[in-house]
Amino acid sequence: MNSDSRLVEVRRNVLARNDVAARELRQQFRTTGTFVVSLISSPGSGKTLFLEKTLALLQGHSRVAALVGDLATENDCARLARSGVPVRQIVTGTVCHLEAEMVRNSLRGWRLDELDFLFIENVGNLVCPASYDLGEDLRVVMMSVTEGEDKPLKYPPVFYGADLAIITKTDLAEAVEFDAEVAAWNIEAVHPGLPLIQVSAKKGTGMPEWLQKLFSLAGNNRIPTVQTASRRSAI
Ligand SMILES: Nc1nc2c(ncn2[C@@H]2O[C@H](COP(=O)(O)OP(=O)(O)OP(=O)(O)O)[C@@H](O)[C@H]2O)c(=O)[nH]1
Ligand SMILES: [Mg+2]
Repeated sequence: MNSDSRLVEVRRNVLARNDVAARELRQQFRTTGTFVVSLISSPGSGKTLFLEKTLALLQGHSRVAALVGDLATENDCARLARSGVPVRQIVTGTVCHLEAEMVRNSLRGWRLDELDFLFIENVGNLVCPASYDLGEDLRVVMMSVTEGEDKPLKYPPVFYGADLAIITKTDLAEAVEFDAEVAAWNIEAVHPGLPLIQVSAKKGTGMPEWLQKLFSLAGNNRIPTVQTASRRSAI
């Protein structure tokens, strides 16, 4: 076996092992009734701010926890922990994605049967996380308006493998001349029918729609009341 085919073989084994661990996790989440959401995007697209706002909105209404992956630092964990919900950082070192085994190890000591939602922020990367199942129920791919409309065309696997797309930082759309219609076409071209929500976590716009989607997918109709900058509404 030459070194190229050995590399392919090793990668295949790693993915197969991950699939087994992810299947076990999914079964565990189903048993405990925990709805698991993973977030994937390029570095800096707004995953943590979006999650900070989501956790704050769900706090006191649903039992929530979060895991967050980064190559280095516990910065995001500190930001998310301000919401008051249990949060753990996964520091991956040189690994550019989360794996099911890392998720499993990070859940030790938590009572999953006491959690309605578990959020997992993946390492900022639009390539590698696409290949690793984490046992999640909902995989969200995010792209910010500052990245341009063509991300789905350049990184199709992650859009193809997602259950929901979210365009972030819409408050900056005008400044960067972002064309939301073109972005929507590009997403549709890669993954026909993929639901799409546009949000500004900074301003709170689109958050009611996001929670509505989350609760309808989780099969829970008790949606929290959401207060945004411009209105107060029971969604
Ligand atoms: N204007 C604006 N800025 C935002 C919004 N969301 C996030 N940001 C800013 O974008 C920067 C990156 O946001 P993060 O939430 O840290 O992004 P991230 O995807 O978690 O980044 P990594 O974890 O490093 O991949 C921060 O300065 C945020 O304040 C938004 O809706 N509008
Ligand atoms: Mg982050």
